[in-house]
Order: sequence, then structure tokens, then C-alpha cells
Amino acid sequence: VEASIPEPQREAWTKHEFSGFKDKDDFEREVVRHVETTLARSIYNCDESAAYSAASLAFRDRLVKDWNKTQQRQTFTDSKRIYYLSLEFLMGRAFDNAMLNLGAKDTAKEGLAELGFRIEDIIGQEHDAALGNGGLGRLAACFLDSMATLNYPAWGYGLRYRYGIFKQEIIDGYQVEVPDYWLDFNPWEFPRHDVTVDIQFFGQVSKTQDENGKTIAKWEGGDIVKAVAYDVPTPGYDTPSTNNLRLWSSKAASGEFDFQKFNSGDYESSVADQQRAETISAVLYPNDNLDRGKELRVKQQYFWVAASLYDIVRRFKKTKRKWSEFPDQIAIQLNDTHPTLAIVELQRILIDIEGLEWDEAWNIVTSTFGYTNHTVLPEALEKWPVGLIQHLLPRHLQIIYDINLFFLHSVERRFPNDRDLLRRVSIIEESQPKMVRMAFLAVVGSHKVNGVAELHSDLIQTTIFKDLVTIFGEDKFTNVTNGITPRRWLHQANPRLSELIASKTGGYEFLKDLTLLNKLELFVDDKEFRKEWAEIKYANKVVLAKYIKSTLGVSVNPAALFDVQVKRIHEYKRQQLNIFGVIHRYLTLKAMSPEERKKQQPRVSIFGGKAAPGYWMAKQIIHLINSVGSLVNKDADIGDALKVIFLEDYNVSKAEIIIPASDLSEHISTAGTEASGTSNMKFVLNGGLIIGTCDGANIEITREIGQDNIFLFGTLSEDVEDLRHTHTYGEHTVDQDLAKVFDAIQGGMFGEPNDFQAMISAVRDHSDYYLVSDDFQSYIDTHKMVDEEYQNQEEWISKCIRSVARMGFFSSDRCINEYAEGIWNIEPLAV
Ligand code: GPQ
Repeated sequence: VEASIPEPQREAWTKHEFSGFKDKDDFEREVVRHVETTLARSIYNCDESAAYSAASLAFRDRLVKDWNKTQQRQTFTDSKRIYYLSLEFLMGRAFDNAMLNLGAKDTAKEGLAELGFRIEDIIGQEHDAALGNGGLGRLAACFLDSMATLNYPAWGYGLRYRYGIFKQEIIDGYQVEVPDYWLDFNPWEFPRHDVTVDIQFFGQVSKTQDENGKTIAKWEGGDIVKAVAYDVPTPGYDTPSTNNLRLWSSKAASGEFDFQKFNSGDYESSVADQQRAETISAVLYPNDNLDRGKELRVKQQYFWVAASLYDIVRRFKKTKRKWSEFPDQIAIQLNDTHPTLAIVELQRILIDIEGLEWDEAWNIVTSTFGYTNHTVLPEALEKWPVGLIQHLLPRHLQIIYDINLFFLHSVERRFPNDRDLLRRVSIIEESQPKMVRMAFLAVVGSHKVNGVAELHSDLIQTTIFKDLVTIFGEDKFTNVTNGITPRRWLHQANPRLSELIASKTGGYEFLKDLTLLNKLELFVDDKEFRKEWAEIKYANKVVLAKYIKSTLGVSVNPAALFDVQVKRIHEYKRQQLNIFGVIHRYLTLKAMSPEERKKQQPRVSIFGGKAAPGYWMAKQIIHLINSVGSLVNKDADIGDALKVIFLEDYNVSKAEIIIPASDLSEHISTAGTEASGTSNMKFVLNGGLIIGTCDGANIEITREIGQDNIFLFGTLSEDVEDLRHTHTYGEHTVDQDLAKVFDAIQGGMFGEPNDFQAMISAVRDHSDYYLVSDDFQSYIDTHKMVDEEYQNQEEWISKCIRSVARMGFFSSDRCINEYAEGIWNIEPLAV
């Protein structure tokens, strides 16, 4: 309040208000101004990078105006806010997105052209903001776009990693990791050096009694690290609503140096202290669907959660409302278990600092939080050793024990004499060492728990949370099927298709109501429309072919069937099944006469994705794909009949090139392992068909688009357990065709066979946990069907159009509306 401008002076402010550029001339003026002043360059020294910087700053100036207004409106109306806590936000590029969401891309394009630049080149200058691993992080980014577009008052909270996900280089067929230092110049963030929070680690807890005999816990001593806020404006599409993504950066608390040490000549250790503090937000952990239980990771989690909650509570206290109104004003969504300590931290703030009684505080806590689960894979479920939490966060461990005690008491009352139930549901696993089960803590501390696709939500209720469903009842558990933003994944990635759709559905309204795509059904049999559709797909394939040529030096024929699998490399996602299938295809082609070979449907098998640096098997898979590619791609017998491509460093901006160019994409996880998948939705929305297992959102995609428009194969999730059991205890033989593939590998066809021995053994000599052999034959057969169907292009294109027409359900707008209604109890704020 003290910082606000007094009434008499406000007129001057309004009079001189900056409102950003309005037309092309304005835009150019802003670019020139930024080049000459902000960047201190000139007409003689303005390369594409400078033009990108200046153009971005021109847009940033506009964003920040909208953003200020949005924040003011949300504060004045005192409306309920949703806080989305995610350790990952895989945003990709911001410039193109800002231009499109503000509806000013044409203006920028013409303006830049007059200044001597091509807009595509300028867009290409931007470094991806890659603060995430894969689907989980990209989902958070899509949600931010939808929440802003739908005018929900929402903030994201995350960490400002100095290094995002590593850059992948392929050297001699092997993955090499290179650090991703992305902050050299980032016009999309605003440092808030005035918004800081001191975060405490270690120390001791003392307990005393107050005059009423109430126990007071005091957490004292230990280390302090400073959290500094960086704000990233996130604009909605075709609305002035611009929400905030607040990312925390860690800094040493005692200023630049510890002057004590500095003055006493211990310069190095004073710098070391500073570096230790900065380590907390230094790097994103590069694991997808895996918990490695590292101390620094839990430090990141608490640092981020404590800073965010301090911020949220500070904002709430300004409203002077009663504590009981906290859940009416605030909803907090936990993106996986990574922010689960927020539950404990809020309880601590309420009882230790604000003096509430336990029960009142716990009511507020559980009414505030919602928890989204993203996996059932046991290796991905977070557990922290009790000793580690004790050491790092001694007061939090006490509170966790109390939460568990009250919880187990309530279970005991409802299910007396069931000691095994108590053991199974305890938040503390009585193992050696004892562990805190973060997913159970998240369930106990939230009012709603959701999975991310129907099958997945069913699975969590019948497997990992079975007992908790019995205890809390079914109503606490729900499903919200994932979605994707059509702004980035159709309009931005595939502008020509977006334009064609707009021309048939009544303009660009479908970008805000994706169900309007259903109007396309009318044009499925329209020859002219089909032709335009096919031309766009072909043009997108030409773009990708050029990219492949320029990066890998391999020529691929754009008329071939482009078969794409791009996602993190993981055994459960089964890139090994794909590459074994490719080898089978290669062997089959080699065995044919040249005439026969000519009759086959030409294919380009395209792979992309990163392996976690410590995931040895995943790295072997990458190596095998590359080894197969180097043989096949220069085999003169084969020519265009088959090409095998591994695209380096798959990321969001590359996805925007790859996805629109796909004819067929692969979503072939072992049934029951992929929680949802979201790229499946992106591929179909861009007019590609998919081959997939009955897993995750593939099932709902099939329901929406119809089973004639998707190539499903493989074991059903209800049969997976039995098969695995049979592998271990019963008969276990390898599929005949797969055995031939193994022979080829072991015969040295793709280089040193020892390099791939483990991949083969996993299937043949061990339990084939991912059912590669079981699904191999139906996978091959299904690909045969694909080849045949692709020959009939008219029919193929009809299927693509029909599918796109039926994809409305998979907008992240639908998904966010479901969260808003069913979990957050929040309404959009009128603009
Ligand atoms: N997901 Cl647990 C990740 O990307 N990383 C993770 O660590 C975990 C889940 C994915 C999941 O594998 C996909 O099936 C989902 O579509 C995605 O989260 C978003 O829910």
C-alpha cells in the first residue's frame, strides 16, 4: 500500500501510460528502439539474434501490460486462485506463441520483413525453455496456456533451473549429454529481486509449553538459503488474460559473500558457500518416470514448495480473511508427488506459526490440495528415507509422523484388528531403512486424487491406492483425461492445416472450442478438400525431409510412409519393439527379389528421444537404432524402401516440425504402463494415424475417433500380470520371427553383437517384463495392414480427416474445465 501512487498523481500516470505497439509501424519503431537502446546495437550491427531479441522485447512489453492488468483485476475482485505446483514446465519457445496468442503474427511478419528479416529465421533464434523431461512437464505447459485462455485466475510455481534438460548429441551412434545453459539472454522472464523468501534447512526442534499448556514447537538453527522470484508472463489466446508463472532461483542468504570469512582471508570458502546455495536450483534432474532418491532433489522440492507457500500465504493474509476461508480463496494442485511436502509445510505454517489447532489446520490443508498421479510404475513412486528427512527437515518429519498417527488411528477405528491393513497403508514404510511414502502422504493430505486417463485412473484405484480407496471411499478418486493445447499443437505447429480447417469450420473459433472440428466430417468425401489436405501433409513431410538431410545428410523420399516414434527412451515405451520390427522389415526386404521389393510400400522409420544419463539399457536402444540406420541407409539393394533415422535432441520446437509430418506414429507401451500419453493426441490432431496398444489415452482416442481409424494391437492390460507370471514360472519361448531378428543382431549384422546382448537377454533369457516377444507377431501383422491401407491414399486421407474431426475432446481446455469444476471449484474471471 505504501508503494502505491497517490490519487492526484495518477492522472499523469494514465496520461503517459505505455500500451505497446498497435500496428506494423509501431512494431517496427519498437524493434528499432530496442535494438538501439536496450541492446545498444545499430543498423550496422543487427544480426538475426539481435532482431529476435528486439522483436521479443517489443512483444514482452505488450505482454507485461496485459499481465499487470490481469493481476490487478484478480487482486481487486479477490477471486479464488488456482496454484499449479510443478517441478517441470516444458514451455519450448515463447516468441511464436506470444505472437499467435496476441493475434499479431502477421503484423510482426510484415514489420520484420520491412526491417530485412524473415520471421521464420527470427523464430528459429530462440532457445527452447526446456525445464522438463517429457510428458509431465509439457502437460503443465499446456495447462498454463489453457488456464490463461479460459480466463482462470491461475499461477504456476516452479524452479528456475540454470540448466534445463541436457542437449543430446549422437556421436558414433551413442548418446552424449551436453549441458543446456539457456539463460544467457531470456527476455521472457522478470527478475523480482524484491520478492525473496528465506528457506531453512537442517537445525533442531525444541518443544515448550505455553501458559495454557499447549505445546509449542520451534524449529531453529541450520542453514538459510534465499529464494528469488522470476516471473514469466503466460498469455492466453485471444484474450487479454495473462497469467503468471513464478520460478524460484536459489541464492546464498548472506549477500554476495560471507564477509566474516572474506575478511579473515577465507575467500574461497565464502565463495563455496554461495555456490552451494546456488546448486539447489542449478539443474533439472533428467529422469523420466524414475525416482533416484537423491538428497539434492528433496532439497529442491522443499526449497520450491516452501517459497511458493510463503508467497501464497503472504498474499492470502493481505486479504485479512479468516483462516477458514483459505480453501475458498486458494486451490493448490500437486503435479505428481514432487510437491507433496507442501502439505506438510502448510500444516506447519498453520500450527507452528499462525497458532491454529491441529484439526482446524488439517481441515484447511486437506480442503486446499488436489493431487494428480502420473504413473503406476513402482520405480517412479517417490519414497524418502526417514533419516534424510529427519536431518534436513526435522520439524516436518514430526508433522509427517503426526499426520500418519492420526490417519492410522482413524483407519484402526473403522477397520479394527486389521494390522496388515495398517502396515500396508502407513505413510511410513517399515523397511530397512524406513521410508516416507510420498504418494500416500499426497493422498491423505488432498481432497481429490486424479489419474490422467480412464484406464490409468482405474488402475491406480485397483493397484497402488486400492486400500486407500477402501478407506477414503471412491468419491475422493477421479479421472481427468489429459489434453493438449490446440494453439501450440495445431495452430503454431501446423499453420497451413489450421488455416484449411478455419476455412471450413467458420474461422479460427475451433481454436477456442475444439469440438467445432466435428464440422470437418462434412468434407471427408470432398475430393478437393482431400487434395488440399494431402498437399499440406506432403509439404510438412518435405520440410522434415529437408531437416533430416541438413542434420544427418540422409535423403528420404517425402512420398514414403513416415513412421514416427518420438518420446523419452524407456523400456516400457518399447522403442526396442519398434527397432526389432524395423530389423524384421529389413530382413524381409533383403530376402525379396528386386521386382518384389519395388512393390513394397516405402517407409521412413523415424526415432527421437532422450535417455536418462544413468539409464544404461535406454542408451543401448539408442545405439541399436543408430547402428541399424547406418547399415540400412546405405544399402543399395534397399534404397527408398526403408530408411531409419534417429533425430538428435528431440525437444518441443523439434516436435513442432516432426509431428505435422507424420503419417503413422507409434504409441506402443506395454498395456497398463503409459499413464496417458499426450503425443498420441498431438499426432492425430495433425492428421496422422497411430499404431498403438490398448493403453493410456489410446483407448479413449479409439472411442472418440472410431476403431477403424486406429491400428491397435497387442496384449490387454488385464492379461499382462498372468503373462509375466507365465514367463517366470511357466513356459517362455520367443516368437519365431523375433528369434530371427536376434540371430541377425548376434551374427554381427549391426556391429559388435555384445553391445546389444542385454537387450536380447531381457526378452529371451529373463522375464521379458515388457512383453516384447508376446506382442511381436501382432505388431508385425498390424504394420502389414498399415502398408496395405496406405496404398489406398484416398481412404487413408479420409481416415485422417475423420479422426481430426473427432479429436475435440482432447483439448487441454476441456481438461482444465474438468479440473476447475470437479477439483478446484473455481470459475473464470470475466474480462
Ligand atoms: N510422466 Cl511419473 C512423465 O512424463 N514423467 C514422469 O516422471 C511421470 C509421468 C508422464 C506419463 O508417462 C505420461 O503417460 C503422461 O501422459 C504424462 O506424464 C502427463 O500426464
